[in-house]
Parts: sequence; C-alpha cells; structure tokens
Amino acid sequence: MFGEQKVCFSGVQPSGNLTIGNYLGAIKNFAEYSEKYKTFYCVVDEHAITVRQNPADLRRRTYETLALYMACGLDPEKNTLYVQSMVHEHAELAWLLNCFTMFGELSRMTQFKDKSAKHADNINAGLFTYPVLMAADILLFQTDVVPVGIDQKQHVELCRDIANRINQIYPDMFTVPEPMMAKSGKKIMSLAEPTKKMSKSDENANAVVYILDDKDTIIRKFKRAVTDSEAEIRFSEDKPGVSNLMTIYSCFTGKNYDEIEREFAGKGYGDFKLAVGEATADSLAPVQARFAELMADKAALEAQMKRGAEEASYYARRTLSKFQKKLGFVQIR
Ligand code: AQP
Repeated sequence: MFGEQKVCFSGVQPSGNLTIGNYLGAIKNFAEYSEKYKTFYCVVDEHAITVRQNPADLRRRTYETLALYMACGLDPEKNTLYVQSMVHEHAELAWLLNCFTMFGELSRMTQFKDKSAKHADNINAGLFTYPVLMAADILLFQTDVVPVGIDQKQHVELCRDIANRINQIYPDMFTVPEPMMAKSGKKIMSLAEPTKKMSKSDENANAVVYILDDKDTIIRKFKRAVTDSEAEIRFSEDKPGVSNLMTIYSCFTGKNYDEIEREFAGKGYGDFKLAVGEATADSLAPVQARFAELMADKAALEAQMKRGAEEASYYARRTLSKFQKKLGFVQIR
C-alpha cells in the first residue's frame, strides 16, 4: 500500500517464448487490476539468469515480453511496465532480505527442487535464493496483491513469512501481500504430459502452445495433445488430458465445463481438439497482431523501458531507504 492506494505487482521471466500457461495463469488477468490498484508489471530478467541464457536471446525476449504485456492490453499510462535489471533496488533489497530468510525455508521450495533436478550441472546459489529476489520484487512496492499461477503460490507464501518476520522486529516495515489466482487457468498443463505444468522452457515444443504460435501450429499441437482411450469429453481428475483441454477452451470461450460437455456430447476428441485449437488461435490473433506492431518500433519500447524504470525506481527507493534506515545503515543525503 502506498498512501491510500493498494498495490498490485507481478512479473514474468523472459526465459523462453511465453506460453498460453503464462497468458491464462498470469498476463491475461493483469489488466483487470489496473482499475482498482496501482499496478507494477515487471519483466524479471534477473530471475531468468538462474538458468544459463544466451545473451542475445535474453535481450530479444526482454523486448518481446514487454511488447506482449502491452499487446495483452496493459496500457503503459495506467500500469508501470518496466525491466527488473533497470531498477537496481530489486537486487539491493534482495540482499537485505537474504539476511532474514532461513536456509531451511529455501530448501523446501518445490521449484528449487524441480529446477535443480533439471539443471543438475548448474545448481547455483541464485537458483536457491530466487524466492528471496522475488520477495524483494514484491515488498519493494509495499504490494497488497500478487496475481500468479499456482506454481508461484509457495514463493508468495514465503514472501509473506519474510515480511511478517521483519515486521515483528521493525513494526510496519512491509505490507504483507496476498497471492491472487485466476479461478480457471491457474495451472495449464503440458499437452504431452498432462500431469506436468506447461512450461516455456520445456524442450518438447509440441507440449507447449506459445502465445505467438500461428494458427496452423496451434491446431496441429492440439490435435497431437495426449488424451485417453475413452472418447468422452468430461471434466474429471482421472482424465487429465481432456480436463486440461477443457480448461483451456473454457478460458478462451468463457463457457463452463457443463456447457462444454453438452456442446461436445456424442462427438469425438477430433472435433473437440479442433474447436480448442480454433478458439485459442482466434483469441490470440489480436494479441499477435498488436505484438507485431509494437515490436516494429524498438525505440518506443526502449522509451517505455526508461519511463517505466524511472516510475518504479521512485517507489522502490522509498521502501529501500526506509528499510536501510531501520537496519541502522548510515544515510547521508
Ligand atoms: N502452466 C501454467 N499455468 C498457469 N500459470 C502459469 N505460469 C507459468 N506457467 C503456468 C505463471 O506465469 C507467470 C510467469 O511465470 P514465470 O515467467 O515467472 O516463470 P515460471 O512460473 O517458472 O513459468 P514457466 O513458463 O514454467 O517458466 P520456466 O520454464 O522458465 O520456469 C507466473 O505467475 C506463473 O505462475
């Protein structure tokens, strides 16, 4: 909370091409918060380097992620849109928070366990302390709500624990944030292994639908999606593949599961998969068209990066300096 206004913060890593999981679980919902909250949406490039990145790809994806924010309806006049590494207070606050975060807490983070299994040759300290940087991202803006997919809920809970711990020592230092999850779409699953989350860094491109995939590719990927041996379109825990497709269809069409079951009663998976592909492609088409326009004007994106970083820094500086003062750091202005 800054003054009377409640704050919303979220971020997306430019660690790969963004997926419909990132879109439905996070970005699509960001715009809804602009009316009610002071919103900060960040391209979290510092998080992305916990896994090795090709520098040229990281740079390109940073522009692309910012452009996608705008293409998905985030108006830079109503939202602070910026790049994390351009606001040095993120990394500075992260160090301070490290000193209030326990080794045991970080060891319990499931994303750390998953990512260290996946990148066994590079289990770096950044991968381990990633949730502390995320806590800094959030606490820097005295954030009230954090829209995220379910995979990030554990990190927001750790952020709350860190904030509460610090507030006990230094009363009223940080606003304690709440995670906000979409009713539907908070966990979109892989098309190849529907018990696993859809991830932008998945090596199997057929398991993932990217926001920027063209219509033919989207339809082809849905046609190949793993389902089951029945031919019944029904939402059920024992039908993870079909249920995932129903969730995606529901998110893009606004229809609920009962309506979808009725719509496809007596029809086979072929018809259903085609309908999911078409609904997805048609919904993404305007985003893709706007994205192409935005990417054509690199100077405008850079101007936005600069303006966004200045706006974010103004608030970030206030929180950081308040905390430094409480900690006993000498401050001479
Ligand atoms: N499959 C998903 N379903 C719903 N929400 C999802 N999110 C990610 N995957 C899904 C949400 O998207 C936001 C941005 O995610 P991130 O860039 O911080 O990284 P992540 O959570 O680690 O997502 P990825 O796609 O799996 O990235 P990689 O492969 O680099 O690790 C978050 O709010 C996240 O919850």
